[in-house]
Amino acid sequence: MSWFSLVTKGKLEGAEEEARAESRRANQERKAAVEAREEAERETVRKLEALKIAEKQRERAETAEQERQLLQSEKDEKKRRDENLMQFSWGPKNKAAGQWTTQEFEQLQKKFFKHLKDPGGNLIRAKILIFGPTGAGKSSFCNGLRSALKDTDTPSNYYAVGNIGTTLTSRFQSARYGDHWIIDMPGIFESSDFKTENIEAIASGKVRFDALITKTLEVEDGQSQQKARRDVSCVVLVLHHNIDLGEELKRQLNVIIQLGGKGVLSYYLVLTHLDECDPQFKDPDNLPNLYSSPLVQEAVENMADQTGIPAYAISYVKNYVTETETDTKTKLLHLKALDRILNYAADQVEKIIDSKLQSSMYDDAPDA
Ligand SMILES: Nc1nc2c(ncn2[C@@H]2O[C@H](COP(=O)(O)OP(=O)(O)OP(=O)(O)O)[C@@H](O)[C@H]2O)c(=O)[nH]1
Ligand SMILES: [Mg+2]
Repeated sequence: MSWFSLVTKGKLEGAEEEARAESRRANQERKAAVEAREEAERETVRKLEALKIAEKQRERAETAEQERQLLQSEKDEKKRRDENLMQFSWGPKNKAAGQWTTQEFEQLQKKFFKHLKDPGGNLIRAKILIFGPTGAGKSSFCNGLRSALKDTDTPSNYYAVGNIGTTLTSRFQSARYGDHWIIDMPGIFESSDFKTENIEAIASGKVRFDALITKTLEVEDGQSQQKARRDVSCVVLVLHHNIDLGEELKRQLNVIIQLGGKGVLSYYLVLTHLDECDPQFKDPDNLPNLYSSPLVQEAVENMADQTGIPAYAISYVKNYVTETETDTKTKLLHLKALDRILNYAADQVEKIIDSKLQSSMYDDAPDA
């Protein structure tokens, strides 16, 4: 091989070697570029995921904030509503009064059994008639009063109580406590069968409480009505605290309210099922919170609106339903209602005496 050939071969080999090296470099660069691109893509994916996570976190934080704001606004709304309801302010204003103690219970019990005299010096014998819709809790209320007045350890079951759709009490059931009578009545309901004049006759004392009456308060045949008219001193309307009064029930209750307006009788409203109005009162230990419960204020306001009876002539009770023992606070609750009812009854007796006096106002000095 000539020198020239040798040189050419060497050059060629060098060139090939260089070309290979170049190709290797190019390959490496391509690989690096691919890796770099892949890394960049991975980086992009990572960033996107990070963005997604951040977005989710932001959304979660936003939802949490919205929920917090919603809760807060609901809380504020409830607080405003409660404050508004509390302005109705049914109940005694003297917060110190009424510790719901055994002494208070004993005092009221004693007070009930004290003889009351009218201005003429005659003993007041109140007749307290318990009137209202079927199932309102009239008989249960009477049992509560009895348990309290007799201070029994177990709830009284003297007046038949039930939940059977039609009225369970089917005649007058009178019981005497001290000087006074408490008379449980059959329930009325949404029906035109209860005639206004029958309700009037019973409420104004024209029907004797030993008379037999039908379920629609007609006096049974052969039972005469009496003329005397001083028999009922207070009609206690008993209503379930959230009853929606229909036209007929309103008419029947209005018979009593109108007789009250004419001075024939006094009336008082007792709301029942306090334990369903505000569940805290399922526990009698909470009864001292009675006048600070917005739910109770709302119920009293609503029933005062529906019946037109002023809130000061309304009491609220929780009757014994499942309890096997009585307790001082529930007894006191019943006696507090009874104390006010008796005041209304005594006022009524005086009112009737005064109205008789009024008609003889000019007898001693005739006009001309
Ligand atoms: N949760 C609760 N239930 C009560 C209350 N008062 C009465 N009840 C229940 O209501 C139902 C009817 O009670 P009653 O006392 O029989 O009602 P009533 O007004 O005498 O009914 P009639 O004699 O049928 O006109 C019974 O199941 C009682 O246990 C109360 O304050 N709270
Ligand atoms: Mg009854």
